[in-house]
Amino acid sequence: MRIDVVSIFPEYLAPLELSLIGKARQDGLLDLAVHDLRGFTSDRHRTVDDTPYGGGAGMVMKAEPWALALESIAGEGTAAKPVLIVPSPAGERFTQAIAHQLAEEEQLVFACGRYEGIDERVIDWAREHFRVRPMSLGDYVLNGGEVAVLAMVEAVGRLLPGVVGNPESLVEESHSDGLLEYPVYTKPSEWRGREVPPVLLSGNHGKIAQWRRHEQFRRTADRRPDLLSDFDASNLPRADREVFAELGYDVVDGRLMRREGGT
Ligand code: JDN
Repeated sequence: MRIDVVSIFPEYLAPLELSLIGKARQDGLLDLAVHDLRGFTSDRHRTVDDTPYGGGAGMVMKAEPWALALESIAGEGTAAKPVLIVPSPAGERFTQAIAHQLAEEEQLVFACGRYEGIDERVIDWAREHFRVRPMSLGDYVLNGGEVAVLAMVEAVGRLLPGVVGNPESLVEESHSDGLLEYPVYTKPSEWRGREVPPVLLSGNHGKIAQWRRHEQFRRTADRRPDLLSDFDASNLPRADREVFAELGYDVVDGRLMRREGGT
């Protein structure tokens, strides 16, 4: 996969040289380039921002440096119409499902805005060269797109073939099946008076798998009940239904339904 990132703070992307993603680049699995937006200015001060039409606080990123940067990248590539991801608090929510979609692409381009954002005409114009996707990590505000790009590149990069040593570890993790992950433990079996759940020491792999799945249900109901509305509860084993009943959920038409006034 080819990834291009455009930013006025290219050094902010330095962590992409480390760890799993850095290794993927060294191994030739990921071809990643970071571009300085100021390299696409032509005035003495390398200006990338200006005051907003209509007034208001802050500055807006000027259109022309963005167009020149994105044109140079669109022209380089081989992909028909690469995906352009624009981090923005006003974007679509980035999810594991989107990470999987993006991992199938030949080329991704990330445009890191700063200040109050990029002149909206760039976003419209860019649709001529890219499949544009404004994206938000979550409902909070960062100072610019760089940190969001670090997160998205890591989430996508680890899904590329060969990047994660043991692909099994991608299967049993939070969000891979719409549930949060079960808790994990390692040695010693007793630590500061706290025991590892005995079932994990039992050697009974069927019971362990069932206990872990039920812990996933409990955790998800406690921390992320919103995820349970998409959970496929048709054909749930009786033991699973009983755990959900304890958690205050009944199965209706293959869906989990929160019981009224229940506990
Ligand atoms: O995803 B963010 O919170 C985000 C914030 C800003 C941005 C891009 C993304 N550009 C300016 C602020």
